[in-house]
Amino acid sequence: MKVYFCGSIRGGRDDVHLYRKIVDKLQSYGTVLTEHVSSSELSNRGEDATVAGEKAIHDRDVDWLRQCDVVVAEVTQPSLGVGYELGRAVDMKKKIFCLFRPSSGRSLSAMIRGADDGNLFVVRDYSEDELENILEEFFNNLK
Ligand code: 6IA
Repeated sequence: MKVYFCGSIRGGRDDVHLYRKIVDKLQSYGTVLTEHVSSSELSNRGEDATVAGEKAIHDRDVDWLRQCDVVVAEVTQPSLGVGYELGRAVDMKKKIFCLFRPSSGRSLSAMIRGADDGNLFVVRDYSEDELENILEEFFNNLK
C-alpha cells in the first residue's frame, strides 16, 4: 500500500507535531511517499529554492500522487499546496481521507468540506486524542 500524506509547508508549520504522529501511524499500513512533510527540519521558508527546484518538487509530487493507493491529508492549517494536491487527487479518482480539527477555531474551506461524497472523498473532524483510532478505523474499512 502506498500512502500520499498532505500537510501544510509554506502555509505554516504549526501542526508539524501532528503530521509526525499521523505519518508514524501511516507507516504501519504501508509506504508513505511524502514522509518529508512531517519533518521538523523542513521549515516554511525556502527562499533559496530555485524555480527549477520548485518544478522538480511539483512534478515529483504529482507523480507520487499518481502512484499512490490512498491520500491522507491534515487540512486544519490552510495550505494552497494541499488544496491543489486534493484537487488533482479527485481528478485521479483516488481514495481521499481529510482530517480536520474543529478545536483550532478555524472553519474548513467549503471546497474541501463540500467535496465529501461519503465514499472516495471523506472529511473527518477529530481531536488529537482520537487520531490513532480514526486512522485504524479508516484503514480497516479499506480492506
Ligand atoms: O503550499 P504548501 O507549501 O503548504 O503545500 C504543502 C503541500 O505541497 C504538501 O502536502 C507537499 O506534498 C507539497 N509540497 C510543497 N512544498 C514541498 C516541498 N518543498 N517538498 C515536497 N513537497 C512539497 C518546499 C520547499 C521548502 C524549502 C519550503
